[in-house]
Amino acid sequence: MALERTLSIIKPDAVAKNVVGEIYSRFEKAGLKVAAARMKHLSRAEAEGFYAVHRERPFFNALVEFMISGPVMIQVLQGEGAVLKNRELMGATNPKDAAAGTIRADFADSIDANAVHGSDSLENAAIEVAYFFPATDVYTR
Ligand code: RTP
Ligand code: MG
Repeated sequence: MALERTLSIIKPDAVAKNVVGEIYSRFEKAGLKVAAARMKHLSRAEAEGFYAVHRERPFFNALVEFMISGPVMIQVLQGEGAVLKNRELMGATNPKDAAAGTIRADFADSIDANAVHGSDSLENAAIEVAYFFPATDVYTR
């Protein structure tokens, strides 16, 4: 498997629950390394731009409102097969469908307040990493 980078966001609900460390621990135990990180309260324009692919979806406004409701923790995760590995750690979008032991099963409250974001493909990962981090702020570990 190839060494990959993926973008992860710990969403406002999980930051408010004070489980950033617990979620980082799951990344680390799965062999993912934090290659960049920053806490940020997204502006509406930043959240809309990040989720632009969903602009026409009925849940877009709710998604943006939620993502700007408090600070988020944004990180680049690096490791073998990082994109899929992170998605597996996250669990299904709706926590009701998320497998036991996944981040969303353990920390998410609803399909909106679902604790984490993770890039869904290697191609999108590169776009999303560049959206938040200049190349000089991402470290090879
Ligand atoms: P994410 O992008 O945040 O990692 O989540 P995801 O890939 O699992 O889900 P995606 O389809 O990309 O949707 C982005 C976020 O929009 C909210 N959503 N609501 N009400 C709905 O039917 C619905 N569908 C999606 C979720 O908060 C999801 O994480
Ligand atoms: Mg998605």
